Amino acid sequence: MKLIAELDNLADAFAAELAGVASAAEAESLRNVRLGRKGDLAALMNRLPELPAEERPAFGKAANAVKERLNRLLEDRLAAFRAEAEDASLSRFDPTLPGRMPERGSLHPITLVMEEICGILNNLGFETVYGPEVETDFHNFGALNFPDDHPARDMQDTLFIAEGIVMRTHTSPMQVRAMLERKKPPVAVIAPGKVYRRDYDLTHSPMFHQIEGLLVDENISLAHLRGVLTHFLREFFGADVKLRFRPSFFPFTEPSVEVDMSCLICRGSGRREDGKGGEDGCRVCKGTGWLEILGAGMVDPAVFAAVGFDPACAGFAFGLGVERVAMLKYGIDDLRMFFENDLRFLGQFVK
Ligand code: 2NM
Repeated sequence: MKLIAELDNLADAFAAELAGVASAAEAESLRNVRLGRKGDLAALMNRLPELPAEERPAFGKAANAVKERLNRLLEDRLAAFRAEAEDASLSRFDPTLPGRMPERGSLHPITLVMEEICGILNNLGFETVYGPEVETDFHNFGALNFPDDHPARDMQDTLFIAEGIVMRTHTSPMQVRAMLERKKPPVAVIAPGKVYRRDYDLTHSPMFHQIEGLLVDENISLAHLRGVLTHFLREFFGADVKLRFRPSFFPFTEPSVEVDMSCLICRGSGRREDGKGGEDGCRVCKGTGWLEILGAGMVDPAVFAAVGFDPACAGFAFGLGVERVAMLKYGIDDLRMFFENDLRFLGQFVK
């Protein structure tokens, strides 16, 4: 058969086959087989030398025209498949369906409580300071008047990183850093943050949060401490909260006090909510009417000596556990709730 007739046959066959393809993928494979580099049309063009020299230009031209026309047919068919797919997906899209709301994150209850407490103390003029969780023995113990044989310095109680380097066991090292930086009074700082202890059971976590406060100036007394803590606890827990100071001991304060506040549940009465007396009265304060809430005291002169402050200055300091305060405020009875990160728990504190 003449080459030009074979070209016509190929074009007719291609058009018929194209009409029969059922998908874009089938159309693409048809393009490869018929019009590709090693396809049927290329094979025809390779047979150009069979023709007399004077017929070759006309055949070449005709072959190129066929190739272009068939490619156009194929592109049209592919476009039709694309349009079909789009129609199908639009018919599956129901614009009347309600939207899916993006889930909203929230701050962790410990963060919320920490921010609220710092806000109250900032309003009184305390500046918030932040610092390292890996500390030197000097900042964590030495400067705070912990004797060399104090049990907190034991491997049993403290997480050691290296010789003389510990995970801070309280945020007091930041008070030490603040005094060293400022060089002399006045100092009014609060240090919130994570602290670490070798302790792990139902009521202890090896990481928890503290806020400690420090005020150093001239003629500061326990009365100033009581005034600041009374204002803070009434702002945070309610205006009718009462305070009680009990003598205590800390290495870095003398005198030291344990601060109790009137029970939030029985309001200091010690009686059960339902009025039924019961064996131990109110379940939260165990019938005492009081809740332990913080430790505090007048900064020991040995601490001032360690940071190079004039021994004539005076100051108070206090410290509280944020988890404990949050549990009392929100009536949470299991410490582990704060660390399990169950979204059903965390989502309840969205402001
Ligand atoms: C507490 C209780 C009592 C305290 C002392 C100091 C410093 F650095 F000024 F000496 N910072 N924090 C302190 C005092 C902390 O927490 C229960």
